[in-house]
Amino acid sequence: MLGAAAVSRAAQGAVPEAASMDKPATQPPLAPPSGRPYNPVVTLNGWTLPWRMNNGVKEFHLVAEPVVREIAPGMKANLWGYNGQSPGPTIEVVEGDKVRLFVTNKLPEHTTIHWHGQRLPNGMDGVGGLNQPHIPVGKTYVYEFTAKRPGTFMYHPHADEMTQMAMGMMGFWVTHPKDPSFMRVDRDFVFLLNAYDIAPGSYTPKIATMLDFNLWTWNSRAFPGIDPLVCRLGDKVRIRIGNLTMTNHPIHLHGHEFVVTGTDGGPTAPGSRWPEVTADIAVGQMRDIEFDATDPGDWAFHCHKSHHTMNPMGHDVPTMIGIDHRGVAERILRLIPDYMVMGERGMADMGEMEMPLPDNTLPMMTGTGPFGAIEMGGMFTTVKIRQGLARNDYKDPGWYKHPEGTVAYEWKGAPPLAERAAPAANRPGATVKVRKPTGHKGH
Ligand SMILES: [Cu+2]
Repeated sequence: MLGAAAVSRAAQGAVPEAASMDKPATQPPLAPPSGRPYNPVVTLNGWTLPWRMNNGVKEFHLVAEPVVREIAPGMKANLWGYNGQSPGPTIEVVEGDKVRLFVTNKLPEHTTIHWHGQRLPNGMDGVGGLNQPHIPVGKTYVYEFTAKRPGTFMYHPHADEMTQMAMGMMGFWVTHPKDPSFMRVDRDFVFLLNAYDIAPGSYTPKIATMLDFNLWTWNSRAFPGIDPLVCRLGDKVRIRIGNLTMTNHPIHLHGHEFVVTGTDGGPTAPGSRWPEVTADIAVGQMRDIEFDATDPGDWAFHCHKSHHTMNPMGHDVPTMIGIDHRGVAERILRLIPDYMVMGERGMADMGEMEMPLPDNTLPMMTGTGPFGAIEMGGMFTTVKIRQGLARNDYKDPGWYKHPEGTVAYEWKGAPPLAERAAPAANRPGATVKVRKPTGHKGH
């Protein structure tokens, strides 16, 4: 349905048809129907925009417009995006391609598109007022340039940016190398980090929020709405991540170490790479990470800021650990029937409790795995590594079935002796030397 071949000959010379996507599920990679060959990427909970070839130029049509995005089952948001979705579709081209992008503005205000990371003529760079007039409501502008440099890029408005990015206007761009064997991988995933401030029970982001966002999303999806990244055992896997939020995100992969093989500046020199399990991605940065999927399982993959793996909550909840609510709760319940005691033993109860939520609101900690509540939200999903998948199979294989004897288990023998650290001074033979700091005060 989305094939570029669908563009009729009669449409040649006119603006190409704008394909649209209404499903939030990850779409299969779009094998290039025309042009030079490349290994397509998979956009997490997204899709790649089809194009048409017109006299050797790859033509795309982006439509900036209001969209409704399902953030996760049970919650939808009124966002702005491109071609039916936020983020917009991924643009995939090949190094050296001549590219023409038609951009139609169906927003209620003017916009532009900046092509983050590209080498292009200054007048195509998309900064409204600086490089071009803004695209007025209802008008279509054309951007033309050659995709000179292979790499990982993004696009977003450079017009009323705080509003337009807070509303979800952004998309991914991959320029594939002209030699498809260069840094070839078996699976190549892409997504953008984004964030919204949507009050529980409402649908539209607050656009004046500067830092205190409450929904932390990957491609405008929050756990458990983020699809797993499905990999075949033994695959070489690349994940490309761009950050268009207003804070950094240390992205952490379990069970495998990776190397950063590229940035929005291009591939990193092999001698500059070192192994990591967490890559901090600063505001406006992109990182390509690569690893070998050597170990089967459902491996957590998430932002390491613990409040970014949660959905909205009242931040002003006092710490209640160790406080006995009995009696107090009963008295409050007489006044507020839905009142619920929170956090007396920590917050883990939040993962399973059934507190009435306002409509269109995600639970703060949610998701259920094979062993119970996962107690996550926001920027969390799994990398699911399985033996024997087909090369092009990205379907969720379900939960991992752990081989017998490979899951943490309860100790049922005699209680083990608890070792306690003795104060150093009491340990036989220990001497403590106190070295006074010099030149520093106030520690
Ligand atoms: Cu984060």
